[in-house]
Amino acid sequence: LSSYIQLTKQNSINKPMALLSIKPPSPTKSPCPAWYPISWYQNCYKLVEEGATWDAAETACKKQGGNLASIDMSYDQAFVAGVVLQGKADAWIGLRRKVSYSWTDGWPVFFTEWGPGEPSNNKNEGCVSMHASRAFHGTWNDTKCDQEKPYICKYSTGTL
Ligand SMILES: [Ca+2]
Repeated sequence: LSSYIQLTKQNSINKPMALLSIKPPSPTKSPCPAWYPISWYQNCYKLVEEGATWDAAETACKKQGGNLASIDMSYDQAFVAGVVLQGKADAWIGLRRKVSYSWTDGWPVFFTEWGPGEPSNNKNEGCVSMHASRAFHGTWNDTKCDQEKPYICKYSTGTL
């Protein structure tokens, strides 16, 4: 106790009072884990620039507790497109056609943002990527699942 008093006395002599009363703000806590660093509403995202097939990409997202990103409304679309447009290449999202289109995280398909002439629905093109080129504004394309592309994972904090 005596050493504490000594310290505060010393501080108050050497420093103006105003400085002593200022506390640094506590760091803002991100709701997202380090492995899903980008925060947007209740969701955390990660753009992986290393190419993978659509299946391998979904598996990699799952391993970290997420899925390939689903896009449920225009706000999500604008946000995810902003992330993908920062990358260099088209990126996989979590939409795939089996009989009909479905999101890997189970969300119903309420919203779509297909590019011009898409989905072309070619028999061997069931996996959906987002265009990274600015000319296409992050619109979607159904393409071959075995192509290796960057991908965007999404992790929902709302389900915790
Ligand atoms: Ca297509």
